[in-house]
Amino acid sequence: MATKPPTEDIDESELRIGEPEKYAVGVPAVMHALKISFEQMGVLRSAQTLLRVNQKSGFDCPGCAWPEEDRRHAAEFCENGAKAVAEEATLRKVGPAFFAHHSVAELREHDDYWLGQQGRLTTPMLLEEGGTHYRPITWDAALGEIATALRDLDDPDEAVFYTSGRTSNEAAFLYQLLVRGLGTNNLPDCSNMCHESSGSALNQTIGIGKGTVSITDIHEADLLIVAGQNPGTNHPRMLSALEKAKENGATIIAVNPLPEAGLFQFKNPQTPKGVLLGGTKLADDFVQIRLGGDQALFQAIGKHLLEVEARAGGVLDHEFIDAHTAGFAEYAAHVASLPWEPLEEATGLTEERLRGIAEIVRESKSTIVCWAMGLTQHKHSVPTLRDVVNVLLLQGNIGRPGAGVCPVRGHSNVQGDRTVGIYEKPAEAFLAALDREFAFTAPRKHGYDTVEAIRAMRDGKVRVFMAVGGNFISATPDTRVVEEGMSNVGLTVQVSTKLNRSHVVHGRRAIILPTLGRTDRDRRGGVDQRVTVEDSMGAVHGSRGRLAPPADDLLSEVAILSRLCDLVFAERPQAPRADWRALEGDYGAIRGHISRVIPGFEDYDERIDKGRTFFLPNGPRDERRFTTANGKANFTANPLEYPVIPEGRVLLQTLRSHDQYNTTIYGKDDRYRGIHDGRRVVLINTEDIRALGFTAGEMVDLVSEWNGPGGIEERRAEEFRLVPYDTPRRNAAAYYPETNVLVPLDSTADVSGTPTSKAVVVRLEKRA
Ligand SMILES: Nc1nc2c(c(=O)[nH]1)N[C@H]1C(S)=C(S)[C@@H](COP(=O)(O)OP(=O)(O)OC[C@H]3O[C@@H](n4cnc5c(=O)[nH]c(N)nc54)[C@H](O)[C@@H]3O)O[C@H]1N2
Ligand SMILES: Nc1nc2c(c(=O)[nH]1)N[C@H]1C(S)=C(S)[C@@H](COP(=O)(O)OP(=O)(O)OC[C@H]3O[C@@H](n4cnc5c(=O)[nH]c(N)nc54)[C@H](O)[C@@H]3O)O[C@H]1N2
Ligand SMILES: [Mo]
Repeated sequence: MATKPPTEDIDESELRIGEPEKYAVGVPAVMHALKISFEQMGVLRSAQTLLRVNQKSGFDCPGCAWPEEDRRHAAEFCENGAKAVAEEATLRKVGPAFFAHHSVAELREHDDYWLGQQGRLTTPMLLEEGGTHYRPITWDAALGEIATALRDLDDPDEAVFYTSGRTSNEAAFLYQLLVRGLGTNNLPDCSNMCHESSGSALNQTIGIGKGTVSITDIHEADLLIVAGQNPGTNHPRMLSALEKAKENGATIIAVNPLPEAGLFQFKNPQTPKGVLLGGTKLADDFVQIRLGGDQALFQAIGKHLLEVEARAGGVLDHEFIDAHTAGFAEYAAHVASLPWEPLEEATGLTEERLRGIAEIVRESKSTIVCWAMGLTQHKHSVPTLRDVVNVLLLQGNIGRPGAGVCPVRGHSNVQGDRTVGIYEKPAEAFLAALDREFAFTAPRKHGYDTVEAIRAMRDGKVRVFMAVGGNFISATPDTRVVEEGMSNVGLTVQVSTKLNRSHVVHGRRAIILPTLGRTDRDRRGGVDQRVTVEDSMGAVHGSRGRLAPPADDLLSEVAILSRLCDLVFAERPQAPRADWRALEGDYGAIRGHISRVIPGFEDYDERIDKGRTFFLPNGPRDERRFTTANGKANFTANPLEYPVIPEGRVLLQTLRSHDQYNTTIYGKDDRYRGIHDGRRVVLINTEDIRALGFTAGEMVDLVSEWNGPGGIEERRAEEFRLVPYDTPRRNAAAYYPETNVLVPLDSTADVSGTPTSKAVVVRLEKRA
């Protein structure tokens, strides 16, 4: 039997600090995963579920977007994948009785851990204007009310439609069609806060906003640079691929302010070596960089490579540079002109150390750079990633085996959602194809991204807010502003699997539509339907859940969206044309539409049949074809930037603990970092604790300081414990979402607009 949900919020007075661990996974990870699974699902359902994760006839793991290996183990799961599955397949339920018992005001007082632990949503619920409790509503009434609100808008731009990255290709495609059929491109998504900087940098430099490597390339790379990523927690299956690369002789360099356990040693629970013999050493070199110092690191590498080339030759791939690239001379002149002092200052590393790292790059026959949020959530993330591309281009490391760029995506289908049209700035070719397929004219004006949507809500310009998945209130920056903005909205609609803060911080009227997740059986039109997803490396495959859903009449996201299209477009002369109700019973027909709109999806349905996977076309990877404006891969000369930390302040990065999935808090530990039974901690260098006049273990408030148009703005997060940690001087770390209150709405990355979640200037204040 599953156990009951917790009755209390996290009690921070129980916090225990231990030693950080030196390796990742191993047997404790499997034990921990099983414990959480049994608590949520009981033993039988745990066994049924865990054996089907990422199997060819099973469901895609809702954990992360790391691809599956070709040869799969019987239990192809990792600890955190198992936790993601347990959270979704839980037997705990949140139904009408729960909402009758707890007022919204009461629910709002609970933390994200408590809310998420209550269980799966089972019934459509409505909160009336001024109401104290959600009450049940029928599916027809709920969908009818939403359709009326959408039809009644004076201007379609008064509605905002958020997506999180678990939504399937089929549902996402219908969703963007609903939105564009209404006449707006207001489609902000979690990607705006995540890998948007990667897309911005890669589109401009190599002509595609995605990575250019496959899992085989990872296995075959000579050198892997893993920068700004904590795979032991966030992409544990990547450790198996790194292990294989090591066995094939690869060198691994980890670039991170924190010595993350998963970067050093991997005890693979699927092999005797991992279980019995200490496991595999991963990183050969740990580069402990300052927050935001990566652009300087890659510029230093480029500078050194060009110097050696000038002196001795043999470094650059001239054939590749001449045939496929533009802008080399400007880049070379730019890095040559950079003095070493600012490069040292930005990285916290000496010239000698930087040249040593560059030498490893010089000697590599094929190099892949992998990265995640440590590189994308800074003000200068886009130029940083352009400088990553520069270094790879020098040695022709794009479009050949064992080489390329590898942005490691977060949500399991965030890349697929973008491919099928969840984007506030859609390309003309996509819209033109959509127009042809559905006999309408899609809007051309760009819509709001996440930060712009929050501004519009704050300014009272949004009348309807709808979210398919995610937790907008807890995931976005500047929590106070977002909460207030949301309360200005007329109708908020959340299509969700689990209870979260976005249900209890709401508009004047609010609707919750519960929905099926990946693990649930999805029977429509008399057949078990399958959905499809795209992983971080552009491979598309099917996913089919088999567990009994938490309620018999739950609608899938596809069913909800096809019914909404039907209701909204019924008597609308300019609307897209399709047999909406038929799509609900035949997801293959949606794939038919996608196959005619988006290049690379030809024969979509046939190709995913029988659990097969296919790769979407990727110009740079497949044939060194670069669809940039000039048809070349572009070197870029980027002025050096790095954070400047004012006197007496520290720079705070906001990151994930081991026991959370974004805003979903699975448990209270961050095992690898030695933090137990609490989350309100600041990891900070011992010297800084002393220099700032504090003692280890003391409680402080975090006050962020942002130089806004009207002077310094302050934002406060209360009661955090100072934990001495191995992090560079004046670089601190604390968990999100607790610290989102500190991230100023206007503090965003240039070009991509991503909130700077890894660089918040804060002052520590003694608790009065
Ligand atoms: N279990 C689990 N899995 C997940 C998620 C989860 O929450 N839980 N979230 C999913 C999602 S949506 C995403 S986007 C990914 C996130 O995956 P990650 O990017 O690994 O997640 P973060 O916890 O934000 O960790 C950022 C890492 O970058 C480092 N870092 C921070 N700033 C810098 C910097 O300036 N330079 C360098 N070189 N390093 C820096 C931090 O020390 C940390 O190791 O994981 C996905 N998978
Ligand atoms: N300070 C700070 N802020 C950050 C980040 C950071 O590093 N620091 N990271 C950013 C990143 S990388 C991301 S991706 C965002 C994440 O932002 P979101 O994607 O908005 O947040 P999640 O916590 O992943 O969303 C969890 C909720 O999704 C719902 N859900 C889960 N599965 C399904 C499903 O299959 N269907 C539907 N309809 N609903 C489902 C559940 O109700 C659950 O409560 O946060 C961003 N915010
Ligand atoms: Mo993400």
